[in-house]
Amino acid sequence: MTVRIGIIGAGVMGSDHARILHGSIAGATVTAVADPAQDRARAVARETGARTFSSAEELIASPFVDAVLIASHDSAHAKQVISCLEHRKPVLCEKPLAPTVSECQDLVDRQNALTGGIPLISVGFMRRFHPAYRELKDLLEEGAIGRPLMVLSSHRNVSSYPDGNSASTITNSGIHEIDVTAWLLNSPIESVSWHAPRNTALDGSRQDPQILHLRTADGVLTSVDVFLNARYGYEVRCEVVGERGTLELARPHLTTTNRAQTGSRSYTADWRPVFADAYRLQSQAWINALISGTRPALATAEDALTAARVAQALVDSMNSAGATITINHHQPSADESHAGGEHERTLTHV
Ligand code: ISE
Repeated sequence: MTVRIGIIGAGVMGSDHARILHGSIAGATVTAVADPAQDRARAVARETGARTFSSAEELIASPFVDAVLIASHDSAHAKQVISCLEHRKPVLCEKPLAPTVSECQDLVDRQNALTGGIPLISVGFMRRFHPAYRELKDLLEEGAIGRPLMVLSSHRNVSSYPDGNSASTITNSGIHEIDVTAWLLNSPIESVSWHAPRNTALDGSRQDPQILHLRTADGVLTSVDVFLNARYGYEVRCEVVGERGTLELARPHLTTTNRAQTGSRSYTADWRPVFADAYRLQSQAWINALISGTRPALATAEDALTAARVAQALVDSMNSAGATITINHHQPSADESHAGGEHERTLTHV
């Protein structure tokens, strides 16, 4: 069986997903691509043999599409996922599932209201498939460094994407750290606080860098700097410090040069080469599950809702001078909850 995939969004990530699905994934074929910028859609179509659509809605409804991959702007995700649910088509949505808690909650509720079967929504938290993160998680679970105590992470981009602000640094980039930290430690994030040094002079659109503190239910404290205009290269660091040692992701680098009594290494310009294996393994896992009719091992809509709650708490902390915010992961669904009841604010300022 071959799964016919429609891709929404032919920008950086949409075209990368199309290339991976077309060239490296068994059991999948890219049959459709939609983007309001028709030249971008046509470029992907030329590479894959897909037909182009100017609207996401038409692509989702197309009889030539069995499953949908969404790589459009974050703000368009919720509406497009709803349409996939209405057409009962499995969907792999890039992170974040949606930028707000209420949209994520709505998607979880809508999916739950569809009776029976395997959940249709998967979410592209691809770091869960990155071989180095997986090895780190396995070693932690084997007890290689004893009980973990703290995690020190960094998330550095070369430059920030246009149209963003301080909150979207958290909902678009920091969200990876939120998801992968809870997944690695196997413990939900219970409280957070947000901190900022002075701003880089190279970006007037947002606070950059930002420092996020995440405390999991088991008491491990994670500190992560998210610096979108780091300029020198794309880099993700993660060191878990335990009672008997540390585990660290090997630094992604292309070449180490040793000459003239100096050593140096090169960096990639963005995340695609660093996480190429993760994207490929994630897509293959999705397609395998669709073919075998089993539950995909990808992040779920509920995982995305959990991450969105943590992201919202960080934005609240940012707007409250770094107050520690406690997250309530057991809140009622959207229709039962009352406005503003998403989490409690503690009095502690860090
Ligand atoms: C981008 O959307 C990604 O998902 C990358 O993995 C992340 O590092 C980057 O900061 C985001 O903008």
